[in-house]
Amino acid sequence: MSDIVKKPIGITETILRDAHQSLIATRMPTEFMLPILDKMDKVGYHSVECWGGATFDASLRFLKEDPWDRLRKIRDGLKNTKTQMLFRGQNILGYRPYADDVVDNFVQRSVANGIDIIRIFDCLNDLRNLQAAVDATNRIKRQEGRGHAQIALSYTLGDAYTMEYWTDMAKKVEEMGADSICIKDMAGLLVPYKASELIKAMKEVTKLPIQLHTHYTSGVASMTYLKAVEAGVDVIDCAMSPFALGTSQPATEVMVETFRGTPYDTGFDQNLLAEIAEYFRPYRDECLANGLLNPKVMGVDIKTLLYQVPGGMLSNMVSQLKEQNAEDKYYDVLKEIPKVREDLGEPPLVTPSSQIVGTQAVFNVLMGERYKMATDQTKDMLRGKYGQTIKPMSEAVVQKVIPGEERITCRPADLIENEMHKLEAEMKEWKQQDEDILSYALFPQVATDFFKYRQAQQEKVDMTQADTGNAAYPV
Ligand SMILES: [Mn+2]
Repeated sequence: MSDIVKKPIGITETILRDAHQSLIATRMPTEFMLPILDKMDKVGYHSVECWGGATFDASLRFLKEDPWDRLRKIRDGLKNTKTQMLFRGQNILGYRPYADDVVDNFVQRSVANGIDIIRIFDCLNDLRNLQAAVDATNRIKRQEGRGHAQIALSYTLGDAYTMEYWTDMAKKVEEMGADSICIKDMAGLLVPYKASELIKAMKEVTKLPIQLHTHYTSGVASMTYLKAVEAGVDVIDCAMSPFALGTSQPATEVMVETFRGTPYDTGFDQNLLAEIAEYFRPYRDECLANGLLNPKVMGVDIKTLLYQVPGGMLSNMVSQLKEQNAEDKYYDVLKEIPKVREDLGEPPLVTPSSQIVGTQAVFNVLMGERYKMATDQTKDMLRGKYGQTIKPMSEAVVQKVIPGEERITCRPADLIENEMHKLEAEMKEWKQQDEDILSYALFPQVATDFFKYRQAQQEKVDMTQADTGNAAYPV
């Protein structure tokens, strides 16, 4: 046995991003995060994920915090640990495709403010939507010696997603100049033995490190990690136990203990992890007490495996049906979802493709005729504005929804003119730092409201006296 090579598994800690996004609607405030960073910095994590679309949005919208300020403070607290963010390809952290100059600028400011690893994904796995962000990261890495471009493939099931598809994608990701690959299983669809097969196949075609990201939603996640680690995966995403399991990730402490004494031993100090968990546990109790943490999301949702529909998408669908007094149509819509997905070229179901497919399926069932009405997003999807799907879209549906219209086959961002100057002109009265232009670019209304709030705070205005409707603040 002496010839066993040690290969300590890396762990990305998600408690400052995905864990609280998945369990408590991304509401963990910066002030609560800061006191524990010093201890987290001593664990030896591969990285700490701490930034992304929802954290950025919720900071501005609900917490009235500057997300850039959060990033700088986390950076200060994590002196020896890499920070990681999630980036929606050409959509950056927002919901529409942006011009390349905004993508470039955002990557640059993210690294300048403290991000080390940028995990970049596209909801259609259209690699053209990732190139600008990867190129920007690589350029900054050459200039500053810091920055890591990780390409994440959105994991999904379907005829088109064969082992050959995934290995072919892995080769392309390497050719694009990524530093590592992530398999991003947002719904917990990757089952243990399939994970083993997938990681082995990918390891045969690429030398890039492979990271696995999954959710506990369907109940198989820790077994999936075990098989993936045995098959050679390099890094797994975990969350400290108070914010693990359910719709979040497997627990960090459990995975650490699972691999203790094996070649994959992380070497992490379980006592230190216990101290960190101790810090987060009362906050979990508080969230349970105030309803922010719903016990419903803590269990196993086996429907995820049955219908291959992410949990968040199911709850959206239920609320749409409720609004229409059509909850009895639940199973009809569930059956319609795979059909719409097929019509639209069988995309992975992740923001925003999940909302597009789910909403259209609801329309198709409620109208009693398929595509009698189509949402603007369905139309844009059919026009090719989100990029190319793995399978061709249904020609019959295209002809019914956008008859005679021109469709895009180029990289969608090639049609968007540089827009940094225009965006800056629109918001310049609020600008206190260059990063504010980017906050505005992503969430124009929410950012503007935040800028007004910030200014009022700075001028010590009594917010109860402020007329937010007219944006007039008594000074
Ligand atoms: Mn996730």
